[in-house]
Amino acid sequence: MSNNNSNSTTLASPPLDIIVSEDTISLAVKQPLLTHLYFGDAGNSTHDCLSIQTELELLGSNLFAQYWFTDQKVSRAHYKNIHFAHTPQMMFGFIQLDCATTEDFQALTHKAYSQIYECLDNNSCKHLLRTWNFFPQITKEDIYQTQQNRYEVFCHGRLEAMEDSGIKTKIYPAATVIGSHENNLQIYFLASDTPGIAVENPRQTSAYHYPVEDHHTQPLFSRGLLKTWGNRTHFYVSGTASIIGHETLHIDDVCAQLNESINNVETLVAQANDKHHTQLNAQDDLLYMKVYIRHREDVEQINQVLAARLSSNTPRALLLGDMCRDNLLVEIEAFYQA
Ligand code: 3EB
Repeated sequence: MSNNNSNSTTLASPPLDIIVSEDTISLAVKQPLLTHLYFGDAGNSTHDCLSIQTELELLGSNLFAQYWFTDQKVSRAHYKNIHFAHTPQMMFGFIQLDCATTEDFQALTHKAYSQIYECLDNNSCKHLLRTWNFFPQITKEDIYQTQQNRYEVFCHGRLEAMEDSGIKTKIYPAATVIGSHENNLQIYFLASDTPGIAVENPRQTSAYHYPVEDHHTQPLFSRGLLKTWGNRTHFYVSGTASIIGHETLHIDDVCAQLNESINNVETLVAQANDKHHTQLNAQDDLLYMKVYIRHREDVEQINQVLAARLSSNTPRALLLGDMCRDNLLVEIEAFYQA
């Protein structure tokens, strides 16, 4: 596949490249930046672009940053509470809503996702590929819906907003949902003009088919999503935990949970290769891994497992955050590029 844009009528997708930086020296990325995502310190980045700090504490390091860039002019705009950067073929957006403005978290989630779907509908990038979602007190019982926690209420608001939008797609984005210690609902997302390919994990029940007695609303996300950009394939792997079928495994054993989570990610990569003719290598093509950790004192054990399972030069970010089930101690997400 060639990546030339000399013929303006070709439908080839533009490149979308990511550089991961783990120190505070800001990178001299000269190409148009879609976004700068960072964890920990802002560093001394002077890039004029959509810049997003995730409200989770970075453990064992000062900075983990990603620069997402392309080769076409990037425009910036906002729609209601959403700030976004885009080209005709790609969009990165960010919304942050203050949880203190309402006690009705389902309504807040509905508002955020309604704005996201409206924003997509108003632009050429209508396909949601990847979302990241952070909010506080994720497993606390909701005030209005007794016997539902905030994660379940979140799932309900997300589903309702999608239904209200009239979007018919059954290709759900890859997603991460993590509990933060700040009082904001933060959501950022990647969208494109053409859809990605959803990949499910044969070891796990698809989340959108979870039995309803477990979660009052099925979580609408795909385990992984493949997308071609230029002459590269991206594979966005959702937040992945020690869940087999729909049940948590290895209660109270953070190392076993992490190993099982990595097994799940590797199975998903094998599934993509089997079903969609990709040739991803589960170690060598891993651009980075994020590891969300419930208890900071588990960091040392987690680092030992990562040392055994990942290539030594693979960037990794360890972030303090809560999982959507109380019995999960760790969750990972992965980004593959080949
Ligand atoms: C799980 O497998 C763990 O609701 O969008 C992971 C990734 C999880 C995304 C979501 C939830 C979501 O069910 C939780």
